[in-house]
Amino acid sequence: MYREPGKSRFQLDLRRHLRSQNICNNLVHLICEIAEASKYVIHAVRTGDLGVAGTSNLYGEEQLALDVLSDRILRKRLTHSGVVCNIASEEMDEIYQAQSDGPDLYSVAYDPLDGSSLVDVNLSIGTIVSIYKGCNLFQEGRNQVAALYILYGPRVSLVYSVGNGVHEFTMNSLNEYTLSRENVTMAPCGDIYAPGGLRNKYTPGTEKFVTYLEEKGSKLRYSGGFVPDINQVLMKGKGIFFYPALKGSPKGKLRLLYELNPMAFLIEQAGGAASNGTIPILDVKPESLDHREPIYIGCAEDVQKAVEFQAACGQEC
Ligand code: AFP
Repeated sequence: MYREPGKSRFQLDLRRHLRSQNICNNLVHLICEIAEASKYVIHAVRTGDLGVAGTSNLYGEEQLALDVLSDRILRKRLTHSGVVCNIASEEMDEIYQAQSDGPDLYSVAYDPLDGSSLVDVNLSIGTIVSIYKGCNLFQEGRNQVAALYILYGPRVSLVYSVGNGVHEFTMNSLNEYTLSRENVTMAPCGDIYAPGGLRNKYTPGTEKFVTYLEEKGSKLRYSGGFVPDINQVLMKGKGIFFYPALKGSPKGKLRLLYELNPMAFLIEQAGGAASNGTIPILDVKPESLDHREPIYIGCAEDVQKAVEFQAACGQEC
């Protein structure tokens, strides 16, 4: 691992850390470009218009001005990076081709500002990014070469993996990301749970899983923001987030390409697990840009328990 003479490990900046990961220079450049774009997103969140954009996205969800602005910031940066083939954004209706050929190109799927409806009440939100080699974005999540998120909270943190562990960087007073945690790992089981969706729409299997968690003393910790809720489970290393299948919504709410695959990649890299209640999220074949899946993600034993309750209640209740 790279260590600059006279500098402690934890003053390492993002580019140096990426260069120590033995990955292609174009991927180093791409992740650094995304980190740079996040600084403009942060500025927009802190000072921008909290109103609606007057448009809606692929899911019919009303877009906020910040959703559209954040998407534009990221797409422009990726397009000018010179290393991106195709781009898919939760805020765009179709894939955007940045360039069609060239050596060592990557494709990127992102949610530019997940949880944007929480900005007006000053809760934490984030950007989620999934990266594949080449031009095909409809690959199983297990084929990702990198995944990262940026969490805009009391501190701004960037968490990434290129398949060699999970590493957290925190923005300092000079607007630089410096290493704050390296090789983040999760315990086998946890004591917090973040339950998404309406409880009265839970299926019996999910209902029994929640009862199991409460009986073992797990505490409810849910903010309504996927990025902070996942970050809490990951950084405390002991918990589970789920947004399950609901009565009337068998695929739940969260999107496979932009939200579930990148987070599942990170959590598995930290020794956790992510399932749709039947198979690992990373093994689900994406069928469309708006592909949704139920998700149970966090400590491996907690996720396995959730899968067992789904399997048991599929037949009996
Ligand atoms: P917004 O991006 O519309 O705020 O939705 C946030 C989100 O996609 C994800 O961040 C949360 O985990 C989930 O929705 C919360 O959904 P519920 O409000 O249905 O619990």
